[in-house]
Amino acid sequence: MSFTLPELSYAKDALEPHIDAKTMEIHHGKHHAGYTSKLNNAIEGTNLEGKTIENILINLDLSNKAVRNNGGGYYNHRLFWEVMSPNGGGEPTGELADAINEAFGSFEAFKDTFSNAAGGQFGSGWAWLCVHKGGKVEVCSTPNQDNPLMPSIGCEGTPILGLDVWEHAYYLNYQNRRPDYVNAFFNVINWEKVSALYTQNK
Ligand code: MN3
Repeated sequence: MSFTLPELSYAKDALEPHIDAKTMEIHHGKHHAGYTSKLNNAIEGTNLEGKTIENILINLDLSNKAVRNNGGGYYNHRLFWEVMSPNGGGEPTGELADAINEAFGSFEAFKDTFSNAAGGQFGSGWAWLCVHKGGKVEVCSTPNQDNPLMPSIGCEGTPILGLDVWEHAYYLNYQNRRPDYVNAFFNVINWEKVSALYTQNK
């Protein structure tokens, strides 16, 4: 069985004005589709065929660049689409809010930490909010299509929120203004989904 490009649960223009339809169309239909087909090519006929993407990434041989880049790209974008919603924004509630307050002091302090991770990732990469077993949350960033599930990546736990800071994610609408894109992302975060991921993975 091979991996398939997941459908979006909202229209490509549904996240406007924060993320524009053209960016969504290219990002999902070209970039994510490309990672998906290249991942399938990379695992075809190997012992990785038939495994879940989580299993592949957790046990990844980092020197396997094709699986590292395309498996990461497949997983990271799948999460990215899921943690956004046209009805998003605001702040989390419940036990995720408690965990964020405990780790960062306040939601605003979390937002600053996450925005700094996203803004400070040199070149292409991702900013993450991760949960550790036991419920502690942490912010970190990774280069390229790496992610916290991969071994010894310097960023641990299970990602429950991810922000793509590759230029392909924002350049059409924001050009070089990555901080504006990061700020706009907070208007579309699907905190219900992030909270569900927190509960499932804590
Ligand atoms: Mn991308």
